[in-house]
Amino acid sequence: MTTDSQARPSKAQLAWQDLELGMFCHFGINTFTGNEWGDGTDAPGRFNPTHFDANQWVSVAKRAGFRYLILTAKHHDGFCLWPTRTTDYSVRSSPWRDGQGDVVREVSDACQAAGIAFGLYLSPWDRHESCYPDQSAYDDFYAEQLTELLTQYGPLVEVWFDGAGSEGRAYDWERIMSLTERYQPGAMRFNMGVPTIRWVGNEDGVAPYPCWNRAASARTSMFTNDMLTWLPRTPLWVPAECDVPIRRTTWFWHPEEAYKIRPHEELLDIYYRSVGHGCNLLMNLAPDDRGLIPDADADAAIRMLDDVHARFANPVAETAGEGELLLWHAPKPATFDHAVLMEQIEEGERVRKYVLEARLGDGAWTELACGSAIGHKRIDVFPSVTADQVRLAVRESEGMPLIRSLRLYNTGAVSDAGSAINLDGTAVDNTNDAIPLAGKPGASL
Ligand code: FUL
Repeated sequence: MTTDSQARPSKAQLAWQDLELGMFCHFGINTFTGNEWGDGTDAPGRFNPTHFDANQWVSVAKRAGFRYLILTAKHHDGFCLWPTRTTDYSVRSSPWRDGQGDVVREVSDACQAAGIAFGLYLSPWDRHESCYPDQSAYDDFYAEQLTELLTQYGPLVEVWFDGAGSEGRAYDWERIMSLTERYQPGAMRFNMGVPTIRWVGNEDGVAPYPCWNRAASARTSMFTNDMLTWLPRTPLWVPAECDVPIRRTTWFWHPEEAYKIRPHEELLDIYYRSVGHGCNLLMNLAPDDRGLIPDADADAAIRMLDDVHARFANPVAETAGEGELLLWHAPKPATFDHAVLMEQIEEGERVRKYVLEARLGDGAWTELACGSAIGHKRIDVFPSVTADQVRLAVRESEGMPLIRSLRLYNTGAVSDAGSAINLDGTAVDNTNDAIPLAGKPGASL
């Protein structure tokens, strides 16, 4: 039996964790009907994105700084965005491109051309398919759909298995997992079957702190508190992904709802509490009924990540190393207000408790921040200081602490009280206890 301290990420998990930022695109028949959860009866004739341009989606992703894109190939309504052999309920029966189009192909090609990793969402729950009530027939149907997607659209970074609507329903996860492993061994498997990444447990885009990479269980659905217990083959290392729609409450595009786009300060707060807590952030930008990401959504995402980039592009100091004490000694004093810590997680997450301190002009040491998990990343925020030495003291760890990097930044965006601030001067809520959770590694969400 593997113990917590031996848990290590696979190479594919490591690469995925380094991506940090993903863009989710919910697009389908709902885009044309105003539904969030179509019941599977909407006529395929309604799907007609007359100005569809996958390159526009991908250029928004690229410009903003997202590194992967996940498309809903089939949502709960069952309508397929690729010309599947399994059902007529697809783009093939729509007027779009005279039934000759393939959304999945175009988005996949655009991502590949732009160097953005591509992933797919395939809803297990299918409200259209008549064989759905027959478990074994639907297992075959789903396996065939999945095989088409896994084999025809190049390398996938992630396959998103959504638990919504499937409460109490069993699927053939052995088969689903083995198909995924066979055809896309590098793809992350999201939250069901034998997952390699887990859902953070809410749709607000925020992780608790600490959010350990090791976990024994995770929530699978918004609609039940039942926990998924990992199957024996599930690795202990299952990093969390934080998904959130940029428009409050809706994943698909709806007319007249641009007012729901989250304000800049909320988007920044989401960044601090997802990536800043060591998780990946998957933010949904829904293309509209023209087949384009609306300017307002694109602008909000770009502004958010431009601000992040401005804060974290140029460290004033940087160091790395191993051991319980990591010291940065400056040739001349530097001023800074953020620290970004990363562990060398290929060797596991070892830190359990740390303190970050700075030596000020008078030679006295002052505590800047303290915490438990560092893992892939931890962003600490504190009132601006000018110091000639900084030390990271690891007070508790499992094995020798290995620090991939300690970077200090002078963002100029911190209030006197020590919170990160937005461009408009309001405070970013970076508190550790936003979602109260057990702080032990491996604790259930
Ligand atoms: C949920 C779904 O029910 C929503 O429609 C959306 O797809 C979200 C990402 O996951 O569980």
